[in-house]
Amino acid sequence: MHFKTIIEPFRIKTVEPIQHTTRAYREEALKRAGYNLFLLKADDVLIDLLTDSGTGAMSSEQWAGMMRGDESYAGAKSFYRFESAVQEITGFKHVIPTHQGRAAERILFGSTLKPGNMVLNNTHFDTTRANVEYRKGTAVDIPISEAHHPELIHPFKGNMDLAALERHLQKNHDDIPLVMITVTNNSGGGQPVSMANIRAASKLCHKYGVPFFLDACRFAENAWFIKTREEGYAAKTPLEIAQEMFSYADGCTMSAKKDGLANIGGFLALNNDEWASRAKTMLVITEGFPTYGGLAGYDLEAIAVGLHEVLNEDYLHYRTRSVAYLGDILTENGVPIMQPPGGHAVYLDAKAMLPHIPQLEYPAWALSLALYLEGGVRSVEIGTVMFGLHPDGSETPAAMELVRLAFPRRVYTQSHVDYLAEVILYVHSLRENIRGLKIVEQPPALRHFTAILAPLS
Ligand code: P71
Repeated sequence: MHFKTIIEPFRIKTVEPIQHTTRAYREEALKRAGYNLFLLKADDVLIDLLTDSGTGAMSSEQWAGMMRGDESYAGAKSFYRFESAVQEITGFKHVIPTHQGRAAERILFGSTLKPGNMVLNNTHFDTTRANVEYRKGTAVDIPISEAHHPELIHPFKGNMDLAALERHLQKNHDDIPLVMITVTNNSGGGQPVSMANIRAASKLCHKYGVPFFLDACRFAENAWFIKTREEGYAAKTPLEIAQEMFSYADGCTMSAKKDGLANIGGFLALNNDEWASRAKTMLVITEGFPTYGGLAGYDLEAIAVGLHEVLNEDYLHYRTRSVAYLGDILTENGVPIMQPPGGHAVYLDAKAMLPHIPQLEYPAWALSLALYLEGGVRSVEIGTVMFGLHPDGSETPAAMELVRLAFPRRVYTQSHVDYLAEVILYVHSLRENIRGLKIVEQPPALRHFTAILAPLS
């Protein structure tokens, strides 16, 4: 008998209470937080979908691995277990641990980018863009055109526009130190990139002598979408698919807080000896010795086990299905979302839901506040607050106004998702009453983390 219910492929050994609050309490909490969900106390949140980064639950094997952690300063056993786990999947020669993904980005761009250089990406995530711009480079996004239309269904909406890639390479290859593809494309809706697109992008880059990198945060989810959506991959294992993805790249940056199933950690992995040696020099100055790179031995163990578990088919099936389950309920009830639902998150389309709020009054931010106020749910805006402010201080509307509901890995059950669907449908029914905001105070970069806002009356 083939049963159709997809269950959480784990049982629960430790529980962490979450608490209900009243709407009046949350109204006050929002005021105290300057209308910025990043500034809330996590205790005041019922269901926390701010991010899937570092928020997952570790397995009993990972906890057991942590007890095995070798805390030797240099040459720890834990480093070698970590290194071989990364090498089995990626095949890269040099594996450089970092405390998280953005540290790998800083070290990569810090050792390869010159002022005035350009980096191409399907879509830079905010930290990646910030690291390029901080080195006085230009971060250019070249996703396929379908990526900008939330309602369009495309199996690999994370793909890079190969014609645009070739145009840029032809014109500027001397000023492009590397090209990156982000899998899955987080800012573009958690959408996957096809193997064909990765292969073709790699070939173009190499034709012009430009190194090709993956931002591999969600490589396992991407591998699963290739398995289930791309011809010729159904019979391959997620590991084999991941290995092929990495085989086209010269290196990758990775936040192990996502598909490393760990609460902290990351790495830079690459083949080029000279780049690796420059990166290790920077690593020693800012992160730590090359066999721990800002992590404890036990963190390296948790990542080594996590990288293995994340490629489990039951896990990946459950993972993508639980996100699609929410997406399906919302779609059936007329809530506009980025289609199809991504690997790690459902993205609400605030531009479509709140056409009465101009983009410079931050509709997606306003929607994320409403979800918290009404249901205690924390999400994150991926819109004009996150992407609208430029290094020269100017502000323009972002390409899309999305509210991301990111699912921590192995944390919430289907009944949590049912509750979530109810909250979203309720807020959708109140949408005409939602008002925009203005920014009262902001830092010059990555303003969404700390900006203070005020509702417009
Ligand atoms: C995510 C994050 C973490 C985050 C960032 C901003 C606001 C809230 C939470 C981090 C990524 C990512 C990609 C594709 C590099 C990083 C940096 N994402 N590339 O999605 O998604 O990794 O956080 O370990 O430094 O919530 P890091």
